[in-house]
Amino acid sequence: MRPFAAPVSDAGRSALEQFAIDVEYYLTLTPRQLPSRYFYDALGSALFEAICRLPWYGITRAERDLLARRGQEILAHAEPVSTLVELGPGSGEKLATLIEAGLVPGRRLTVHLIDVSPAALDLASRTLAALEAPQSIDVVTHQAAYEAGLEAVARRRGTGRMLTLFLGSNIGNFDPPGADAFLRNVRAALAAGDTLLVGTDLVKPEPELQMAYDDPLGVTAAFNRNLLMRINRELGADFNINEFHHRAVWNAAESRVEMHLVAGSRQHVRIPAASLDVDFDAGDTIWTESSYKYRPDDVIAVLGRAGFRPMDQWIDEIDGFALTLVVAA
Ligand code: AVJ
Repeated sequence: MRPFAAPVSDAGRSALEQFAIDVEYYLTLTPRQLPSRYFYDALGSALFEAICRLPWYGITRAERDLLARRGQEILAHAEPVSTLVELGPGSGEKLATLIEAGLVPGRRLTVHLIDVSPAALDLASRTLAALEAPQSIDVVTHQAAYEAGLEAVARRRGTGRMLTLFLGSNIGNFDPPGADAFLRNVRAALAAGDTLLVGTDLVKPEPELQMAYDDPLGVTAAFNRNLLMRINRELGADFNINEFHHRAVWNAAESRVEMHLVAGSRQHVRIPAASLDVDFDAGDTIWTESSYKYRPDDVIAVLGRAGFRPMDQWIDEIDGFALTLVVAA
C-alpha cells in the first residue's frame, strides 16, 4: 500500500477570514448561532474522539459493529468497487473496518478522503497505511468541503464502480432542506450505478438522547464550550468561558437534539477579528448544533428524493442506528 497526499483545497479566502465572517454573521442572527462545523479544531476533534468512546454515545460503536459484521455484505452489494470515497473520514477507523471486513483480495483500490481538516486527513491516511490489506490501496486526500471534494473526485476517477461513505450520522447536522440539497449534489457528482452508504442515528427515547448529548463526564459540554475558546484564540475575543454553560434539548417537533451555550451572567464580549461586540444577559443563548434523528423510512425517503434507489438497510436495535445503502438511479 502506497498512500500519497494530494491536497486539493478551496481557492479564495483563508479559513481564518471565513471563520471571522461566519462568526460575525451567525452571532448577529436571532436567535444567536454558531455553525457546528467550527467545533473541530485540534482540541475539538480530540474531544469529539473522546465523545465517541463514551458509554452514553452509541453512534460510533453501533456503526463500527455494523461495518464489521455486515461489511462483506455491504461491499458485495456495491461490487465491483474500485473506488471508495469517504466524506469526513475522522480517524479513518471505520473505513479501515469496512475494508478489512470484505474487500476482494487482489483488487486494486483507490480511496479518496475528503475533509476540511488537514489533521483528520493525515490521521485517516495513516490509519489506512497501517492496514494489512490483501491488495494495494492508493489514498488521495482532498482538503475541501464535501461537495467541492466530490467534484474533484468525479474529475479524476477511474473506470469502475464507486462507493461513497457518509457515516457517523454526519447528515444529522443538515436541516431537512439542507439535507435534500446536499444529497442532490452528492448524486450529481456520482454516475448511475455508483453506491452510497449513509449512517444515521435514529429517533429513540428522550432520556437516551439527553445522556448522549449531555454526558455525566462533561465531555460534550467541553466540546461545546471549546467553540468559544477557539473564537477567543483565533479571533482575539474575550468570552468568559466559565460563564457559559452547556445545554442539550430534544426538540421532538423538529426531530433534532439541539445544543446551546447559555450565559450564566451579564457579559460584554469583544471579538476584534470579526469587528463585533456582543452583549449577553444571564440566560441568553447561542445555538451551536442541531443533530437530526431519523426513522429508518425517513432515510430511504430523503435519499429517494435525491435520486437514489434503496438497496439494503442494516439496523442496530440496541443503540438505534441505521446504515442505509442506496444506488444512484
Ligand atoms: C459528528 C455531527 C454526528 O451530532 O452526534 C457529538 C457531533 N455533537 N456530540 C452528532 C456531536 C455532540 C455528532 N456528529
